[in-house]
Amino acid sequence: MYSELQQKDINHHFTPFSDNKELSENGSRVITHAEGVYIYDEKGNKLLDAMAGLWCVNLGYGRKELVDVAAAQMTELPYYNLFFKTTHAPAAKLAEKITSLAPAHMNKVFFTGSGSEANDTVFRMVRRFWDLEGKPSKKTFISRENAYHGSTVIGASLGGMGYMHEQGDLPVAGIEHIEQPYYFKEVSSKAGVDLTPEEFGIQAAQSLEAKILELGEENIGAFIAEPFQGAGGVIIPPSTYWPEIKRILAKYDILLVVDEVISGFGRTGEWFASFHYDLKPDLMPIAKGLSSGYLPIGGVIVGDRVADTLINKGGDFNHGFTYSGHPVAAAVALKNIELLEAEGIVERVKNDISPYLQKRWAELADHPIVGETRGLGMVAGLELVKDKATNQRIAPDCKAGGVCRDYSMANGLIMRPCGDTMIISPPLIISHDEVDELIEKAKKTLEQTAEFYNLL
Ligand code: PXG
Repeated sequence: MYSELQQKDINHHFTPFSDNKELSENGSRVITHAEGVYIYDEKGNKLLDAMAGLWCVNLGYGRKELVDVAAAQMTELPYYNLFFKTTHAPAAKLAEKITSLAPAHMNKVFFTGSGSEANDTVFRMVRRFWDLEGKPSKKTFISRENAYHGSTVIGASLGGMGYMHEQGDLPVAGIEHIEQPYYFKEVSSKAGVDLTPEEFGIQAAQSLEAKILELGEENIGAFIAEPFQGAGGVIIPPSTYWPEIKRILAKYDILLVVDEVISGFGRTGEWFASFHYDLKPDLMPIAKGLSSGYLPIGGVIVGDRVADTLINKGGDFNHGFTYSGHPVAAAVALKNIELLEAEGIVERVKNDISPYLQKRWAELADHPIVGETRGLGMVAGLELVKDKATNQRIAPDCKAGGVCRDYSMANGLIMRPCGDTMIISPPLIISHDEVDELIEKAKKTLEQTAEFYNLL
């Protein structure tokens, strides 16, 4: 029997990224409230949210300071736009704060309502930049297979998800994809391929150079990539990958867009993962952890090279959103960053809780159905396999991930599948005891998944 809320949902709610027919048969889980790292559902279940919502609740749930600042801002100025020569305190202060934390050559922020809008903004900025530079042929973007850059037409086109491209004839023209630096998929689980991670990292990066030579340097505007792939399955590139990408981009004068929507605001133990990989992005889309998800807000941090051209040569930039820099969302984002700073949360990730989480997560590699564990900062992934010797998958079409997720939910742990890769990205404020609980629940879940497939 459905609850009243489930019934309303089935009748009237068209749910994102779901099979709405299947949902209407089974009903959705109704989430009622949340505190710290836990969410609660209508039936009284308590779940450890090891995904921080959708990679965003960096500060954890239930922070009264964010509620208070939202109420105060709503009372003072609930809305005004940034078009037509106006601004307001939350937008101006937040832009200053973000750029104070970003790499030194990045001094401007363009605000959006989401990560997808941030990447649409990137697309328009890059094309405008090269027009203003007198190189209008430099319009093509190079991205990567299995990248995630959002769900708008441009976001989904920049992304490299086949299951999105096949719905609606994407990608749109002017966006090309190269191979991803996914060592487990391309080397560890392939018979007859014998490369070290370092060799593979160089090889994967060099597919960028091959694509540039194929299309012509004069036609390529930018390369866009997540520092590590999030929604693709927490894919962490080998150490050789980014240095080689940097070398290639410099050689051909192609802009670098580092999509920090997931990786920004402390997730890797740095304010931005660009510091971790020593990247100097021209543009950096952000969202999610910017407000810890408490209100929708995103943006693009703009490097000096692009900003100087757009601002000094460009006149009007005919782009923006009704909710660009929304005052309430911006005030909450500013407070969120102030709390991350005041409580030393990014340093704590780096020096304490990430090393602990990664040490404990690595224990899962001992399990007979785990082919690999990997992680960086506060993200981690593991690969479900039938046989550790060959790393072959358990079931056709990577169905074991869904089975594992269902056991995990039943055990009170939100861990999510990307095919047969199980991933986590918990709130940055998770305690040692809560990490222990996460690992114990993950171990039990793996055991049940192995039993389900008779693999013990
Ligand atoms: N870039 C990256 C790297 C992202 O991960 C976006 C852009 C788009 O942001 P918005 O705010 O428009 O959603 C994202 C979003 C998943 C999942 O299942 C991941 C995202 C969104 C929804 C689901 O892992 N990432």
